[in-house]
Amino acid sequence: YVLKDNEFALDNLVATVRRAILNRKMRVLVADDVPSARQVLVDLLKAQQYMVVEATSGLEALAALEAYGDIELVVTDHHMPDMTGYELTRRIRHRFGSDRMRVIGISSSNDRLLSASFLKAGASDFVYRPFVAEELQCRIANNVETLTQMKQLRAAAACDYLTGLHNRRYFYDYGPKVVNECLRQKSLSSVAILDIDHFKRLNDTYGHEIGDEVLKAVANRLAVIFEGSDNLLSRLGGEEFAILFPMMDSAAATKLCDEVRSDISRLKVAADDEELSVTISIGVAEISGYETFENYLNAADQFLYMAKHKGRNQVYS
Ligand code: GH3
Ligand code: MG
Ligand code: MG
Ligand code: MG
Repeated sequence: YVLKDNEFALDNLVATVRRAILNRKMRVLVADDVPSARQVLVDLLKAQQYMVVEATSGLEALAALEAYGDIELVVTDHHMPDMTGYELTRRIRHRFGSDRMRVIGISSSNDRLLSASFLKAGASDFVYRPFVAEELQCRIANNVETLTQMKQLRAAAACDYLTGLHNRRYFYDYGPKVVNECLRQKSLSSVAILDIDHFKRLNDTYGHEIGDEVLKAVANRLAVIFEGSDNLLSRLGGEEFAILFPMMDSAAATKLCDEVRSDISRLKVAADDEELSVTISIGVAEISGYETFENYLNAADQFLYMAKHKGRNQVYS
């Protein structure tokens, strides 16, 4: 989620995510071996606008979870021919945490301890049959709301408040995964660290508020440049940004970074009755797979230091 207007970056991001979630119908899996009992659940869910996938056994349910990949809620019966409902729940929990997948158990058993067995196995909720439709609907709605809140928290935790870009945490979480996938495909990647030149001077001359405006303007411009690409852009902190270039060697990344450097040097930021401009220095390191992700960032940082040392407004690799 790249934001154009960063004035309320975090609020905007949360609103964007909320809209995306509300507009998308959630996919729900119903597992029950008795067709008529299953149909009652399917009808109830479809009436609530959910997309429904049906399974007639535990193994079918597990296969459906793999096949669809976007199921977020499972409503499962207990007595099924190949697997009990709480065994299915346990297996689901092995693969998916309760922050990504909700499981609601349901059974007509007279065993009053069954609900506890389900909850111990990791179920989010349980209802006995015969159930009141209104109650099951409320329990489903509550579980869906929890999922929505989890998504909003994840989005906010990955977002830099000032600029709306991905933050350092996201870059360090997600970057190594991307790099490892590239290395698995026998492809090099590169990482760059960008730093605004003489930013302290700008702060000292114009004040922190103008400094923030310049920071946001640079971030916005970078977001526009990299929008729709596979490159992972983030604000590491202060006036420093990092970009991961998957499947791109140092030569190609350096060339691209020099275009970015040139682009930013032409950026004009309106401040009071002046037009400010800034330059950036960039260090680029190639990721060949022998070092840790952090070590490659340190290498990029050392190259950045060289770019500064050689006079700023340049790329060093
Ligand atoms: P160099 O060209 O060597 O990078 O010099 P510099 O002045 O940019 O480097 P230095 O790291 O000494 O200063 C960075 C300054 O960035 C210091 C700090 O006051 C300012 N800064 C860090 N985060 C923010 C922020 O969020 N907003 C504003 N306005 N300033 C910030
Ligand atoms: Mg059954
Ligand atoms: Mg700095
Ligand atoms: Mg700086």
